[in-house]
Amino acid sequence: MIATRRWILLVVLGLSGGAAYSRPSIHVDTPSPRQDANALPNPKVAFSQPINLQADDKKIFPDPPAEFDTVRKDILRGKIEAVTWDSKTVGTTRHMLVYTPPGYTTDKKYPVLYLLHGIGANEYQWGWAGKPDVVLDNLIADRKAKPMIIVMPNGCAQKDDNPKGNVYASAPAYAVFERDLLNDLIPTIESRYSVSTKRDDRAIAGLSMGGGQSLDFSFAHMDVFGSVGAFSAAPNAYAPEKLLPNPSAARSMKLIYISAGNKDGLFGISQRTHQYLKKNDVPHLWNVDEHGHDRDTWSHNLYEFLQKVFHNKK
Ligand code: FER
Repeated sequence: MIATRRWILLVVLGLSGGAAYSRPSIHVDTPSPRQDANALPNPKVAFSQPINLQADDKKIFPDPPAEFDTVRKDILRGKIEAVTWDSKTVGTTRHMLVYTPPGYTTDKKYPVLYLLHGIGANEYQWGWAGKPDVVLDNLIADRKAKPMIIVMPNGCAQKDDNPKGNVYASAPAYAVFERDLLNDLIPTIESRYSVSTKRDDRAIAGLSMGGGQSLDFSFAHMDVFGSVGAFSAAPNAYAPEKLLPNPSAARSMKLIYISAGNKDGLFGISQRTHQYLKKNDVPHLWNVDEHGHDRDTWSHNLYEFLQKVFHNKK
C-alpha cells in the first residue's frame, strides 16, 4: 500500500550530500500480516496469547489533543530526506529517511532519535504509523519538544531489505541490524549531520519488531543510548533476564518508556518487561492504552515519547 501523498511530497532527496534514492513506500495494515513462519515464536501463537491485566497496567497519559498530527500552515516545518548508508555489515547500500527540524543549522549539535519500524514494513512505515515529522513540527512550535533529528532507517539488515513473501522469515535480519546500526549507520549520521555524540543525546525507539530491537540494543549498549522507547514490542524482545541481567545498571538510563495496547496479543511481552523493571526498581514509564497492535497506540505513544525524550528532568 502507498503511504500518504503528503509524506511522499515531504521527502527531499539528497540534501545532506549523501546518495539519494527513491523507492516505493510500504506499510502494513493492522495487525501485521500473520503468515506462518519459521521465526520463533510462531506469529499466530504470539498474537493469540491471553492478556492478563494487572492493577498497574494503566493508561498514564490522556489521548493527544485533536489535530496533534495535523499539518499546520502557520508554523515552520522540518524536512525529511531519503538518504543511504554504506553497510559493511550487510555488504550493500541501505536506506533511511532523516528528519531535520525547522531551522536546522550546523551551528548547533542536535540530539538524535533512531526510530525503528515493524516487520513486513520498511523505513516508510512511521510516516503512516505516527507521522513523526508533523507531530514533532507541531510540538516544537508549541515548545513542548526539543528540536531533534529523527533517523528512520530500514531495520531489516539483509541484502534485499524490502519486505516480500513470508516476512517473518526475515526476523533474524532484525537482530543483525544491531551491528549495522552501531558500526555503520550511527557513524554515518554523526559524520553527515550536526549532532551531539553524548549518550544522553542519543535515543532509540520503535514499534513492534522495532520496539524489540530498541529494548535489546539499548540495554546491551547503555553507553551508547541514554533513552529507549518500546511501543508494542514483538517477541524479538529478549526475555527480561537475558535483556537485562544486571538490572541496577539500567537505573542510569535517562528515559525508559514502554507501552502496549490492552487488546494486543503481544501485550505480555511488554508487560513482563515492565514487571521486571518494577521488581528491580528501575525507573520507567509504563503506559497501557485501550488499543490493539495498531497505529493509534503507536502515534499516541510517539507523541508522548517525543515530549519526554531529551528532556533535562529525569
Ligand atoms: C512474531 C509476531 C509478531 C514475531 C514478530 C512479530 C519474530 C512482529 C510484528 C510486527 O513487527 O508488527 O511472532 O516473531
